[in-house]
Amino acid sequence: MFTSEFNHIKCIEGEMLQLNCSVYSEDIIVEWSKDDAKIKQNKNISIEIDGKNHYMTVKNAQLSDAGQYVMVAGNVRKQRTVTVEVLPEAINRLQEKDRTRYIELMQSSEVEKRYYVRIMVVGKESVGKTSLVRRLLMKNIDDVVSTDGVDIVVDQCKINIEDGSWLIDGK
Ligand SMILES: Nc1nc2c(ncn2[C@@H]2O[C@H](COP(=O)(O)OP(=O)(O)OP(=O)(O)O)[C@@H](O)[C@H]2O)c(=O)[nH]1
Ligand SMILES: [Mg+2]
Repeated sequence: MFTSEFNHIKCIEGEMLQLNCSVYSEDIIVEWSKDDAKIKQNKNISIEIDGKNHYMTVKNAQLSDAGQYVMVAGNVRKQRTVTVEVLPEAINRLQEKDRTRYIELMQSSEVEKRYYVRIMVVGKESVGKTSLVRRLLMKNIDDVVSTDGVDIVVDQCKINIEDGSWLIDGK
């Protein structure tokens, strides 16, 4: 009776959780329950029917939404295990806007790769090594003084590996 896959679902705290199933006839009534209790709709949980497709959506999944979900249609019963993972503490501390962005990125297939590179700038004294590095990182060069020995600068910038453009502080 069910045509959709029925497996283990993982989501992250704050993400949308959606279970769906398709039945062969529009007349079939589908009942949803979680941990043996019938699911009640509220601000956060909705149950929708679109022809033969049935959806149960939790807009903003919380740890308490983890559990065993059961859909019953006639005498067919299907079960799905849902786990909700804790949002990493560092992400939790971000501003609302950044946290939302993180959750959106986690839900989309968009990914960013992070590469670590070390660049060594070597040259005769006073040729402008420190100034060059500062300029590349869009920093002020007014207070540059002669480097004593070796200077290690740890900084971050984004480089688009397709067109080579540099992004520093979003610019
Ligand atoms: N005219 C000119 N002066 C520059 C330029 N870049 C840097 N300078 C000046 O050259 C001097 C040396 O620059 P630094 O960046 O300290 O050079 P550095 O190679 O790091 O020097 P050390 O650390 O002493 O080896 C400074 O007085 C800078 O202001 C440039 O593009 N043009
Ligand atoms: Mg220097």
